[in-house]
Amino acid sequence: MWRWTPAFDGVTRDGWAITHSMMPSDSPVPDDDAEAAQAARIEKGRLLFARPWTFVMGVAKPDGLPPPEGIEVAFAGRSNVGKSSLLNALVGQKALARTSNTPGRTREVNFFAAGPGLSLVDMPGYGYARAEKKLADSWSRLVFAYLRGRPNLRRAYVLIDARRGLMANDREVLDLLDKTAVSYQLVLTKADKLRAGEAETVAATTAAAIRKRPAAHPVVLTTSAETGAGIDLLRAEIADFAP
Ligand SMILES: Nc1nc2c(ncn2[C@@H]2O[C@H](COP(=O)(O)OP(=O)(O)OP(=O)(O)O)[C@@H](O)[C@H]2O)c(=O)[nH]1
Ligand SMILES: [Mg+2]
Repeated sequence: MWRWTPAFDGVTRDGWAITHSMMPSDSPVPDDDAEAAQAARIEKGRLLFARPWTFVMGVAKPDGLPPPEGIEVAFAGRSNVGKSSLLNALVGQKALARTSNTPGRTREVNFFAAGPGLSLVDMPGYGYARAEKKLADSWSRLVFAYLRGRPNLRRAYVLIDARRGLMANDREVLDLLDKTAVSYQLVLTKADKLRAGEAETVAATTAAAIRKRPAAHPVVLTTSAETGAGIDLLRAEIADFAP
């Protein structure tokens, strides 16, 4: 039974094939079953993230990346969008990944795990205008090298500040992911900063803007690391990839 709408008709780089014929609209599921299946997914997500997640390693240069083992799920996005905070909210720890008010906090590609098989990857941000140019370039190179060439990257979550929506440098990253057939999903962050209902409007506008992008998941998630909104759903999505 398929409970989420797949990103596109096609095959991702790792051979993950999915077609729209698998979409729920083509295989109607009674409501009770659908609710039970969703509750089971959320519970699986909760259990996955109740494990003791720890920091494994940080990598500053593309040639320092570890061999691609197990499945990786990465968090990318503009500087200060809330990547590290979202990771902390997922694992239920305040300071596993370092966060800061000042953009440019995360300077390495950081790997986290709770046993073999699945790693969460927190990345430096892009688009930090005030960073020294050489530094900003080296972060961008690292992020792009990782996103472009990681055979075990199962899903990239591209985080978008709910107050700002998609910006030009986000589109560059989406272009790269589409071109290299990396399955990705957009996640709005800091939804608590908007009035009730506003984040849903931004999510709908953003979903419409990426509708034709081949590797994009059609659903845009809405989250707040501050209130925990949307975190259980994101945990469930990630648990779908867990070996
Ligand atoms: N209100 C609110 N603030 C948030 C949320 N998520 C993150 N923040 C704040 O946003 C700032 C940046 O958060 P980080 O998690 O460090 O952002 P990042 O994307 O990892 O930043 P870089 O590593 O510098 O690229 C911090 O001051 C966080 O407390 C959220 O959901 N709501
Ligand atoms: Mg960070």
